[in-house]
Amino acid sequence: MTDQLRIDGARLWRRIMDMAEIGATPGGGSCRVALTEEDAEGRALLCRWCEGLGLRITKDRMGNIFARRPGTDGDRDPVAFGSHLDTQPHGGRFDGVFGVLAGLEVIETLSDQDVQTRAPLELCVWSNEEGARFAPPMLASGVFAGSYELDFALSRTDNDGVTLDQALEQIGARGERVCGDHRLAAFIEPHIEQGPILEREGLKVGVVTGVQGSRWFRVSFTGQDAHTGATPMPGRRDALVGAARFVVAMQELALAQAPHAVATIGHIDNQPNSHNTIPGHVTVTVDMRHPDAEVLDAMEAELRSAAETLAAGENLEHGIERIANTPPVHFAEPCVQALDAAAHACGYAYRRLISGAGHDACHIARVAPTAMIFVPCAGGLSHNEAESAEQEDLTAGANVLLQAIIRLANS
Ligand code: HGY
Ligand code: MN
Ligand code: MN
Ligand code: MN
Repeated sequence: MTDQLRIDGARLWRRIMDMAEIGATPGGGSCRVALTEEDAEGRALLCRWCEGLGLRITKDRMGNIFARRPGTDGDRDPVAFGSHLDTQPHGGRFDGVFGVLAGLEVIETLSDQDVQTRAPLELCVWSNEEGARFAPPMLASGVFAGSYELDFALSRTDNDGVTLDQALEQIGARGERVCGDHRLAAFIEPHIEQGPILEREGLKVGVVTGVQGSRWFRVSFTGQDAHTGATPMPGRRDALVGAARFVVAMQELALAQAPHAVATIGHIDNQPNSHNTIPGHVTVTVDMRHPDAEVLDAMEAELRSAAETLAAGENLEHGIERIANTPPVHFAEPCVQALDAAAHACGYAYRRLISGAGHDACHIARVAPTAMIFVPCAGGLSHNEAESAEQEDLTAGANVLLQAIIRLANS
């Protein structure tokens, strides 16, 4: 009976460690920023593993990778699963990678046991999930799901002015398929929680019912470059002072919406960034999140009013550009219930929860019944080289994926 089927946790762990060798950082993490040579190497390693399992690989115009295992009923839409391989600059070894390699491990286990499924299976690797180089995040899964136009996505530039399309070209990642040219019967994304809940409750797995909403902004403050020695304090137009007050205001804005709101200034560009010139132009990025869209609306209004007031206080001009708006997502109950049933079949204690982090599943949920599986990570820490997870928990997450796929692909 396939209910007893389990994956090979040691093989999954070895592959995660092999992938972590690519872009390995001195602090024990991974740096495979989207569409760089390191990302290309990681994608190539995954494709070699897929080819070794006889999967048919295709890529679409955004470089999303699809590795398909045929089903006995080829007319059915594929049951899909996967995540991303690109990382933050100081990323960990598990964010994204676990979801991709758990999917590969499930396919290999089914092949080892010669278990066929009625629906085809499709392992998905979504490009440019992190948004660390090309914002907004989850861009390629967003194009697949129709959240973004292809031309908009291809024209995004990094800090050096390289477009995403040029980067795809540079690493040979551009595929032929039209983005979103095929339907998925379901999509499951296994991922580390990147938060503290599962570890705190001593649980191996979580069934994710949704994802909080997130909005990204680029806020600029413009004053006047001037001499730091000869310019009296009164009358300065110091853009960095305005930006600094704004950073604190963003923290206060999130604390005022406790306990769920978060707001972070992750990037600052200070020009001309010279010891003895008063900064005339500063740009910061804001990442704000909350499970409730109306609260996000209120937070955005507060952001706009704070930028205006604080800029005026320092006699600065200011600009605000919203660069991402991913609404809160509620996953499809039938998909969530398939994960409930899978966790029960594996005998794992688990809980349902929503995700604080954004995922490709946020967009795919627009075009297919979608849900996620979480496993704990140490201290809930992620987007940090010290990110770590236990083989036992990763194995449990992949077993839940295996049992869910068997249910979804044979229903
Ligand atoms: O931003 C996010 O939540 C995801 O890690 N890209
Ligand atoms: Mn991720
Ligand atoms: Mn991430
Ligand atoms: Mn993700």
